[in-house]
Amino acid sequence: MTADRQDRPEGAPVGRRVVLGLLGLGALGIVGGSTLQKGLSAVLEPIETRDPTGLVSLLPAGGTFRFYSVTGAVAQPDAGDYRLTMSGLVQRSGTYTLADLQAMPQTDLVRDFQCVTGWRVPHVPWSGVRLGHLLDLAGPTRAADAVRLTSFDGTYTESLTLEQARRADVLVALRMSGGPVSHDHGGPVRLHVAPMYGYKSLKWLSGIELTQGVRPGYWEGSGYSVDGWVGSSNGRDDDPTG
Ligand SMILES: Nc1nc2c(c(=O)[nH]1)N[C@H]1C(S)=C(S)[C@@H](COP(=O)(O)O)O[C@H]1N2
Ligand SMILES: [Mo]
Repeated sequence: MTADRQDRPEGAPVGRRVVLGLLGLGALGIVGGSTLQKGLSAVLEPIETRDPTGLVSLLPAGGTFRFYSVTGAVAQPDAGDYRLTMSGLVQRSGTYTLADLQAMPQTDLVRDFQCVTGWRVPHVPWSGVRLGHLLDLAGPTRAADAVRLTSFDGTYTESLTLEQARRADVLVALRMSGGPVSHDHGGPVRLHVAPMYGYKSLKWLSGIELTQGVRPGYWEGSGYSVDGWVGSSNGRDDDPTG
């Protein structure tokens, strides 16, 4: 089983919506024996899944990523057009290009990636700039105690406490699985919050804003835990550090 789909063409659009009715899939999943589920996996294989509800993830698909987006087509900026903005309660707001980020110290990590809906990809290599490094450059003011992340998909948001954001295993990721972060995976720059569930790892990162007080992110408005530590929700994670 391959760990990823980095063999897909660079910059391929995030896939079509899953064409099978979600309700139908749910019903099949419930009645399905392993043969039926295998068949369904095969049917689903060529379809890049977008699964905002997480229902499709109930199907078995061990060890592979699913591509998630809560929006329709997401812009694909040319590498030269990418910008990351630091703003809010900081002494030095600023804007970074991809080249700026690439010129900063890079941190490598290998971690399991786990979606709260149950799928998990073991031993994924990540590389990028520690979020803490960018925070040091910006200099949070005394009032700042949280970070709000925004995406250039225009919709998804996430947040971390400043303490969480400064962890050594929280990256502004530029590389993943041995190559640049692909468009589908949130490239050219995404967040990777290694110790937390996948929903904290915001894709298509465009803004880092220092705030006073954590502002719950996109899914957290629907009940996901703001502190998305792996193992805190479903109890099946025995090896969060991979
Ligand atoms: N902008 C954005 N970031 C996002 C999401 C999303 O829908 N939009 N989904 C989150 C969820 S729930 C997971 S599990 C991971 C999935 O990452 P992947 O699409 O690279 O597999 O991205 C997270 N970051
Ligand atoms: Mo997820």
